Amino acid sequence: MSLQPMLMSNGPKDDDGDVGVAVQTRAKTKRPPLYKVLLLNDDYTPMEFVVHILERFFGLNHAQAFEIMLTVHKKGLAVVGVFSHEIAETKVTQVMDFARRHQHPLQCTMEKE
Ligand code: TYC
Repeated sequence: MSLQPMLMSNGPKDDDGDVGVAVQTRAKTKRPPLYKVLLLNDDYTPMEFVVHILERFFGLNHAQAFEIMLTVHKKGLAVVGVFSHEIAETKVTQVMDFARRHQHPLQCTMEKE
């Protein structure tokens, strides 16, 4: 991170009694907020369908996808990834559209980390 020095004038001498304290302010590089994408359990969506979604939209291998699906099944929900706002929104839309097209009640949401 860069430091931006803010110094007193180094031009011609003044006579204002100022003792010339140098001040440094830190340039703020704000990281964008991150969002958790959550998958919610329900009683009807087939396990294999959830595994397929996790492979297809979240790039998980079969073992990882199966493990997260089981976590959702047992605990009620799980975080399936953490993304920028725009990517998280895209994932949620992809999952919700795909579930709806296959007439499964699967729910996917996002929340600020
Ligand atoms: N509970 C579902 C079943 O027993 C499986 C399931 C897992 C559904 C994860 C949704 O996000 C989910 N068929």
